[in-house]
Amino acid sequence: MFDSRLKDLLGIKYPIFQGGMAWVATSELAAAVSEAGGLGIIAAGNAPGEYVRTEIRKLKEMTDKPFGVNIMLLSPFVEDVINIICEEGVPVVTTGAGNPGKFLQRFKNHDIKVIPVVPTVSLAKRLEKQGVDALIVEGTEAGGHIGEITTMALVPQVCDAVSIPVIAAGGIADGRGVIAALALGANGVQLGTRFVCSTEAKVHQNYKDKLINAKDRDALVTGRSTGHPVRVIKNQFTREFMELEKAGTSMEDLEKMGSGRLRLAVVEGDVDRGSVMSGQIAGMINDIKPCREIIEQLINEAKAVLGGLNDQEGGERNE
Ligand code: TUI
Repeated sequence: MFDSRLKDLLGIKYPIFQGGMAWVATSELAAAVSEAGGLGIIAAGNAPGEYVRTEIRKLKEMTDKPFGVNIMLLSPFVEDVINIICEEGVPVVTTGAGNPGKFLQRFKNHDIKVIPVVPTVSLAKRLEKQGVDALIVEGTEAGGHIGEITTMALVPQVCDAVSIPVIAAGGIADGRGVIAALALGANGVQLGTRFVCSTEAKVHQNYKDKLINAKDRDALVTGRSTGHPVRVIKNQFTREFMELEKAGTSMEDLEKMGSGRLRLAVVEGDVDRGSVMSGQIAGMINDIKPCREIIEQLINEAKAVLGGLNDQEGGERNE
């Protein structure tokens, strides 16, 4: 079903990445995904470098399989985090929320594979030229900080424009999404929201319940006026934030209002006043289960979908 490009590049069994979600993607979640054959990813988010060092060391106690660390490029600790990643023997780095170009040489010097998230064809082409190893091509269906183009439109355009492997992200949570991504030309997939609803995600139960109860239209976008659009489940916080946005509140005041809200929801479980980041796919997620089962189900469903498509093809030919 999958080609071997990402398997060969990274030494993983399945080209299934777990998104590097701030506060959510801890060493426990990443180790569980890596142990199940995917690529588990620790999120640095806005945390200081020493937090990231501790999480890397904790993960190494739990698994000897390949893993990654996600760097959120808007973090005030980005330099510190990069130094620690280079010191701690991390095999793979993914990046989000910016252009990692100026850091690439440092990762190369430490033999670290770099796989940035890109929201446009132009950034994909630029980063391929600069020598990144693969690209996570994320559509606007994703949760958290997002670009504008849908997965359906963006993935094939990037696949046509670059030769390095592509991992599709945004709006994928089951085997149908996996096959759709492969049909668009991707070599692998990244799932975020699906892994939030896993047994191993150290996320407050209220957050998981909010995602499980969400319907198709509940994930909306705040912060377009600040230049940092973020997809979240609608609640009291999004209502207040959007009213302030409409009233023309300054970007500075809006960012101040948004600060600390993700932690409030993920750690404290305040899903009314906190920021419940989620992809549009939340409406399709109805259970919490171990990462191993999530990955096994993805593979089994994908094989069944592919089998069904092949059967249809055979049927038409035989008519
Ligand atoms: O990074 C994410 N998702 C995130 S980061 C985050 S923390 C945060 N919270 C509030 C405001 C801002 C950040 C929560 N969710 N996904 C990957 C992603 N990267 N999506 C979009 C991008 C992106 C955007 C612009 C990548 C590169 C880029 O480049 C612009 C340029 O400089 O060319």
